Amino acid sequence: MTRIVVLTGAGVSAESGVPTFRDADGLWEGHRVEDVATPEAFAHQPAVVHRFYDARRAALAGVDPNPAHRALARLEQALRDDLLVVTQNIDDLHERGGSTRVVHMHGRLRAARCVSCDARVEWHGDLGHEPPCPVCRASALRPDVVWFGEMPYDLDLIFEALDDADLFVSIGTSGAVYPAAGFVRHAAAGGARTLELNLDPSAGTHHFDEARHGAASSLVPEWVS
Ligand code: BJW
Repeated sequence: MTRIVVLTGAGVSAESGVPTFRDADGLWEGHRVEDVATPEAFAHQPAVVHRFYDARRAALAGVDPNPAHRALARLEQALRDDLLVVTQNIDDLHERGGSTRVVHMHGRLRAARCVSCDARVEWHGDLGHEPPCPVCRASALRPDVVWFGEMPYDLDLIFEALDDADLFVSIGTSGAVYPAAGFVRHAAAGGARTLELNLDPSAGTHHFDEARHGAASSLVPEWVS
C-alpha cells in the first residue's frame, strides 16, 4: 500500500535547465503549449510538432537531475513501496536521479508510439523524418506523450494510490491542467494530508492543508530530511 503520493510537474526539472510551460519563458518558438500539444496540431502541422519534441528529446542529453530529484530518490530508498512518484514530466530526470517507482502520466520523451497499431518503442533520436513503425511497418511513429483531449496514462493505478495515501505532496506544478490538478481534492477526500511545494502559489493552492513556496531544489531536500 502506498502511503505517500508525490505529484511532480515542470517546476521540479526547471533548475536542471528544462523549461517550464507557463512561466515567463514558457513559449516555444512563439507557440503556447496548448497550441502544439494537441492531436489537431499533429494532424495539421506534424513537422512543427515533431520539431518541438525532437528538440526537447535532444536537449535531455545536456541536463542532469537536481537536488529535488535526488531527494525524492533518497526518500524512496527509505520508504520503498510506500512512496509513489507520479510525474507529469516527460523527461527522465527522476529515473536518472535514482527513483524507480515513477509513473509518467503524460508519457515519455524517450518513447514513440505507432499512430496505427499503438506499438510502443524506446526512441532516442529524431522522429521528424517520420520513421515507419518497426512492428506494423504500415504507419509512422508519434511521440509517446499525452496531448490535450487524450487520456493520461495509468489513471486507475494513480487514483488507487491516492485513495490509499496518508500524504499527498504536489511539487512544481501550476495546477492548470486536469486531471492532475484535481488529485489534491481526490487525495483529501480519501483522508490524506496535502502539501504543496512550489515556487509560487499554484492555481489550486487553497486546496492544500499546507503550502511552502520556494525553489524545489531547496524545498524538497528540506522536506525529505
Ligand atoms: C517551480 C520552479 C522551481 C518553476 N521550483 N517550482 C476539467 C476542467 C477544465 C478542463 C479540463 C478538465 N478536465 C480535462 C480538461 C481538459 C484538459 C485541461 O486540463 N485543460 C486545461 C487547459 C484546463 N485536460 C486534458 O485534456 C487531459 N486529458 C483529459 O482530461 O482526458 C479526459 C479525462 C477526464 C477526466 C478524468 C480523466 C481524464 C490531458 C492533458 C495533457 C497535458 N499534456 C501536456 C503536454 C505533455 C507532453 C509535453 O510535455 O509536451 O502536459 S500540456 C503541459 O501541461 C504538460 C505538463 O505535464 C502539463 C502541466 O504543466 P506543469 O507541469 O504544471 O507546468 P507549468 O509550466 O504549468 O507550471 C510549472 C510550475 O512550476 C509553476 O507553478 C512554477 O511556479 C513552478 N516552478 N520553477 C519549484 N525551481
